[in-house]
Amino acid sequence: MQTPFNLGRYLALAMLALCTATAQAKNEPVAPAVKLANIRILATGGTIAGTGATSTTTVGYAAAKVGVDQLIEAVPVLKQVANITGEQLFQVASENMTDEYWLKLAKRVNTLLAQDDVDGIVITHGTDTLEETAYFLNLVVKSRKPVVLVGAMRPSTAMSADGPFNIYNGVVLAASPEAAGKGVLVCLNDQINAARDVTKASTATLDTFRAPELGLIGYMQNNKPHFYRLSARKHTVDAEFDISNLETLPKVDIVYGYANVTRAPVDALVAAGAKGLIHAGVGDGSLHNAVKPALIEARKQGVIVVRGSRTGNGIVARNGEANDDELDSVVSDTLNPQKARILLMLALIKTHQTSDIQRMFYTY
Ligand code: DAS
Repeated sequence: MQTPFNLGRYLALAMLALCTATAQAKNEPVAPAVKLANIRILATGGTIAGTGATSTTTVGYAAAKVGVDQLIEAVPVLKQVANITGEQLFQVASENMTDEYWLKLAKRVNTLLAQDDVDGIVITHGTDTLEETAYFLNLVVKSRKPVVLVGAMRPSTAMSADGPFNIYNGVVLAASPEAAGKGVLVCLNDQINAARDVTKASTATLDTFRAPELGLIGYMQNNKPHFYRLSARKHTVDAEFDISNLETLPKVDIVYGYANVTRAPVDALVAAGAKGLIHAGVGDGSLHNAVKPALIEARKQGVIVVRGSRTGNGIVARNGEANDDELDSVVSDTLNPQKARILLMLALIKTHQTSDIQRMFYTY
């Protein structure tokens, strides 16, 4: 029995043949595959790698337990947005960060970014000192390629853990051409902050990373970055600091100002070998009468003194609450004490001239 002739089927096949012949005749390119950026994830520990006893444990968990492969496996969609490779550089809760870890991380970042097959880096890091590591890298990374630090406020085992989505956003940001040349970036909670201006502002909330007065620089939304401003200070390839041959960093410490303070902390830190002191003063960097003589003596022993503020925002004005010219001290400008410490550490590698160091505080 013959198969009944099906005109519709015949016409469909004829149209298909015609379209194929036309495309081949026009030699139309096949839709090019989108070339994905090569992003290296450097894992260092922290809560993002933490584990808790239950899905509702968000304090009292163990940080720095989960390895980089497991962090990547928790975000399967990553392979759709970048070619991902992971590396466990070290595994610490970031309250235990050290100069040795910083130098190891910075050297690894610079080595990787010098490679043509690395387009950007995401660093997973504890939140406690994330702002410090970010600012240190902002001053010593020698590339315009994106470097993005991400962390989490809930451990990986928690319900609605924020780590996986922060890693996803961090990789999308690092893979975005518009992230290049903007300095080291911090990306949590759908927000993009500049390394220089961001600080951890809350002990436990998901929106803890803020730049209270200077503000964030953009948002992550709908799988891409949206930038609205930039930090005005120099960074990365425009910075003058080189750590490539360093194994240690100068010892710089911080003393806190408060009512009824004594000179004891200053004297103790100078005796312990501090080469620089950041004074986190009350208000506009004011010095208590009990502390000023200790700082004058420290300066006479060659210690560089920076007048900062415990307020966390605003400019510490030179020759404002103290005569810096007379004290031969430096003012921190708008850097918080923990970031002023980092800049002074790097400055002391190059110079002990207070005028040159003050220039650096007005530059970075
Ligand atoms: N455990 C602290 C740290 O590693 C907290 C955190 O990561 O959020 O910094």
